[in-house]
Formats: sequence, C-alpha cells, structure tokens
Amino acid sequence: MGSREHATNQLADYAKGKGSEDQLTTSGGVPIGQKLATMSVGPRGPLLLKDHTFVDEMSHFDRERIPERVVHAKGGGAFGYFEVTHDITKYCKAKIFETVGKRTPMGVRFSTVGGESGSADTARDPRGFAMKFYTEEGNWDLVGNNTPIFFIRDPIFFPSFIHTQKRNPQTHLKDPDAFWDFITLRPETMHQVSFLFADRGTPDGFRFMNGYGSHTFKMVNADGESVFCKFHCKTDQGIKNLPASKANELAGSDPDYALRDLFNAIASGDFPSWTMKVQIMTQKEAADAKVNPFDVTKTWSQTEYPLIEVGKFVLNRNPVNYFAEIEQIAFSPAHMPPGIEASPDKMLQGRLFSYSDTHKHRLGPNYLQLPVNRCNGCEPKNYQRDGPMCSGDNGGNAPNYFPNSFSGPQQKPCFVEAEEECHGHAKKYESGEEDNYSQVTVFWEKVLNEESRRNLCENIAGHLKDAQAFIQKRAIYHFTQIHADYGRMVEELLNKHNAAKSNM
Ligand code: HDD
Repeated sequence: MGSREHATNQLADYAKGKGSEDQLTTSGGVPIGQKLATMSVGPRGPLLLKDHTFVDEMSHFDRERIPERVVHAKGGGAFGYFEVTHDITKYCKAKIFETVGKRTPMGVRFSTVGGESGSADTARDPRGFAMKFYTEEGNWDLVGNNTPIFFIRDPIFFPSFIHTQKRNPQTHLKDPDAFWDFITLRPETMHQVSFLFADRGTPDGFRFMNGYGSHTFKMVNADGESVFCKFHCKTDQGIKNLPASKANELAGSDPDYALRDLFNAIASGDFPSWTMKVQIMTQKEAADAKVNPFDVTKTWSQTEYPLIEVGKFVLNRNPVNYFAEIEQIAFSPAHMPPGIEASPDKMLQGRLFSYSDTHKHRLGPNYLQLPVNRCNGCEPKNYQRDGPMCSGDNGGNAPNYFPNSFSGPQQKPCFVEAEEECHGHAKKYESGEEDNYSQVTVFWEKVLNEESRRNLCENIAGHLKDAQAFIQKRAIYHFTQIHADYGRMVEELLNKHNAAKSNM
C-alpha cells in the first residue's frame, strides 16, 4: 500500500484480495461477451434496440437514485458488537442485557443533520448517532444524536424547524434570517442552540463524540415493573472538537473528513468504542419531579440520577457496500424489543410515527426485508403480505389472516407492554412558556469555562450577524434571560460585525 491511507487505496486492496476476475453478466445472470461497444448498424450507427445488454445497463442506471434522507442525508457508518459489562436485569428484561459478557451484533450510522448528502462533514450541526442492535427478540434502534437534548419539545414544529436550515424557496440559498427567526420565536431552542454553537458543535469526526438516546425511555423487568431511563454512550476515545476555523477550512479542503477518518481507523484495526450508561428514574420520582422528565429540551441531573454502567460497543467492520448497508439502513425509534418501551415524551411519540413512514417512501413498504434491516435469527412471523419488492418468503403458505384456526403465528401474553395509567384533558397544550432558560444558565455558569463562553458567543455572533436587526435584538433578549453576560457578550460582538458592515 506504500504511504496511501486505506480509504484511498480501496480499489487496489480489493484487487489484491479478489485474485481472479468473475464472468461479467447481465442483471439476469446471462454471460456477456462484448461490453466495449453498443450494437449498431455499421460503425457510425444508428443503434439497435435489440442490444439488450445496453438497455439492461442504461435503464438500471436511469433509476439508480433513491430519495436521500430528508434530514441526516450525509453520513457514514460501521458495524460491530455490543457487550454487556454490568447486570441491569433488575430494571430491564430485554434479552440484549440478559447476562454479563453477552454480545449482540450492531451497526451505527453517524450523520450531520441539515446538509444534503454531498455536504461537508465538519459543518456546525448536531451529529446523528443512530444505533441498531440486532437482538434475538427483534431489532432495537436507539436513534440518537451527539447531544442529550433537542431544539423543540413538540413534534409539530419539526418540519418547520428543519425547513429553516434547508434552502430558501426562491433563491435556493441558505437563508440568513429563517433559522434565527424561528429560534428566537421558540425559546425552548435556547438550550440546544447554546450547545450547538459551543465547542461540541464541531466534533473532530465521528469517533471523538458521545452518543445519547436523548429521550426518556421506559425499561420493564421480568416482573413487569417499570422505570424511566436515559441512555448515554460515552466515547472511549475521549472528546475531541475542531476549532471553528479548522472546521471551516476542512469543509472546503476535505468535505468527507469524518467518513474518511472512520473508514481508515477501522481498516487499520484501530476500532472505536463507546461505553453505554443509563440514568434511572422510578415512576414515583417521575411523578414528583420538578423538571418535566419527558421534556427533551432538558437533561436529568446526574447527581440525582447517577450514571450506571451497562456495557460497551465496538465498531470493527466497515461496510462492504455503502449503498446496501449504510444508505439503506433504516432506523426507527419504534423498533424496541420487549423490556424497552416509549415514555410519554411528545417528541418521541411523534418520532414513533415518522421514521417508518419516511422509510416506506424512501425505500418502500418492504424496507425491513432488506438484508441490513433484517433481524438476527428471528424470522418475522406476521400477517403482512405482498407489496413492492417483497423479497422474503412472504409468509409462505401460512394463513394470511388473524385470528385463525390453522396454525398461524400466535400472540403470547408475556410480551404485552407494561400497563400505563394516563389521565388528562385532550387538547393542544402550547409549551412555549415553560421554563426555557434555567438549565441553560447552569450550562453557561457551570459547564463552560471562560474560553468556551467566548467561543460560543463568537460562533453565535458570526452566524447571527447576517440576520435582520429585529431578529438580532430578539436573540439578545433571550441570551440575556439565560445570563446577563451571555446577552452582553453576543451584543458587543454583533455591534462590531454590524459596524464593520456599515463601513463597507
Ligand atoms: Fe430524527 C432521521 C435523530 C427528532 C424525523 N433523526 C434521524 C436520524 C437521526 C435522528 C440520528 C438519522 C438516522 C440515520 O442515520 O439513518 N431525530 C433525531 C433525534 C431527535 C429527532 C435525536 C430528537 C431528540 N426526527 C425528530 C422528530 C421527527 C424526526 C421530532 C419527526 C417527528 N428523523 C426524522 C425522519 C428521519 C430522521 C424524517 C429522516 C430520515 C430518516 O428519518 O430515516 O423520519
């Protein structure tokens, strides 16, 4: 290989491993004798439609693209295993946690959020951290980010919030007003915005960042008792971020920086790993909690709900084929095995619907039959049939209705979800006036040091400077509610930018 890195040398490595070449065929498997020319009448054409090799090739090419993910379009991933290191069976009956030392195959897809699939890896953006555990009781998808919180607490805002970071409907450019207009109209975004514009908003690739389940989930044990929990996956490589200037430079010089880094690390045997921990809250604690434990714009205190170690996961295999294994991998927060259930978190509830809906559009209704999405050793048995691209046995000759008297798959009471008591009045509860600032004040005062506070304000001012004056004013108001110094520092920096603009 000489001095070439693994990602650059991929083709040569393939050839070395492959040895002799295969016979070329059509997509139907028919051997091809001549692929260096189309069939034409005489050397100058015209072409003949009877050249089925050409028609086969061209018509497939014409259909190569599937819709990219509407968010998280740019990403990379890898595969490996999860291993239990500590016993949490008193909280959770999921088979994945059954015994210490147990290993379960898994895959992770890392991503940026707002950009298209060709966009730069080093953009300031949360990073997607989507995990798929291939458990014997069905797949468990923990579809998180590298942040423990999120911008909004009601999924009704999700499409609009995402639109503010996509392209302007007329200019097809990124819009300088839309993001800050929305953010300042919905101050529940302040916590995540402050996290995003701080140093962790530009992680150094995918290996040096934590992953979080973000939402509150429910764990149920073998006796049917349930607790609420949050998942934290701490990078064993340590946190490493890129300075804003370096992140900008890399966006131009190596937009695929994070994908390259992950591929090369795994190809050279430097396998990244993460330690999984959980925070636990009892039903009683949840009922008495001062802070809404189901609000994804908030964290849980680690003093009150300490981190409990569960296991670790190691990524030790690069995808063999990016499209088959990474573009087609399809996560959904609704994919939960027995023992792991949803909490009432409204954002999580919205997501339970959205993901399989988008996959049915992007990959088709039988997307779970694609090899990367199939569960491990637990053949699905149900009454769903047919549909485009059905590639399994489609239920074979078993009955296709339920209930039936003819040996079709049967339910088992041990898999019923934990009972839940719900009461309240059905209405649309506007949550904009809830506590939006107090945890951000703690973030400013206790988590950040002086240098990172300065970086945060500079990063915000550098982005907010292009928005209209009334939007800037509204942003300063919110930063001031968090901390007077926060508002003042952003205002001073904005004044400098605005003065520089008016001198131009
Ligand atoms: Fe989402 C993709 C993470 C809120 C709707 N989301 C997507 C991916 C990640 C997240 C990591 C990419 C998965 C992959 O690599 O294929 N999303 C989050 C987190 C959220 C969140 C941590 C809040 C805590 N998302 C969220 C809401 C909705 C969606 C509230 C809608 C109600 N997200 C989607 C989606 C995507 C998606 C439209 C686009 C592509 C996909 O699902 O597979 O369904």
